[in-house]
Amino acid sequence: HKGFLKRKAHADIDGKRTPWGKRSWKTFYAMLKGMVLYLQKDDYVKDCQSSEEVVSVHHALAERALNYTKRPHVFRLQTADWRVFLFEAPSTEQMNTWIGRINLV
Ligand code: I3P
Repeated sequence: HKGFLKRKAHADIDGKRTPWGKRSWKTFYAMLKGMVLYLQKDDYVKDCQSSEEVVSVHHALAERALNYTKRPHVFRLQTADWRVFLFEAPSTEQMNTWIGRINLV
């Protein structure tokens, strides 16, 4: 599964609050392959190379972020190492597809 997602880091490893300056929303092209979510940053135009982040979704939990009301169709991803990300999908339908695919892993 693949598509554009905006991501906000909420908590780092062991659930520690992501510090100020690292909590802003960023756009990625996301690809779920097996148990890994690849997040491709859209910076290849300026860098002539693409950068990527890799998040293991093995034993992760995705659910609608009902407590987060600043943006629509946002889901929360909690990883096995207790990181927490918020992802904003382009539509409710795409949000539900991502939640379903991640939780299937
Ligand atoms: C964060 C950025 C986020 C904001 C977050 C800020 O600042 O403004 O957009 O989250 O607020 O800390 P920075 O870029 O310096 O990391 P929201 O969009 O959800 O308001 P937060 O600390 O309350 O999460």
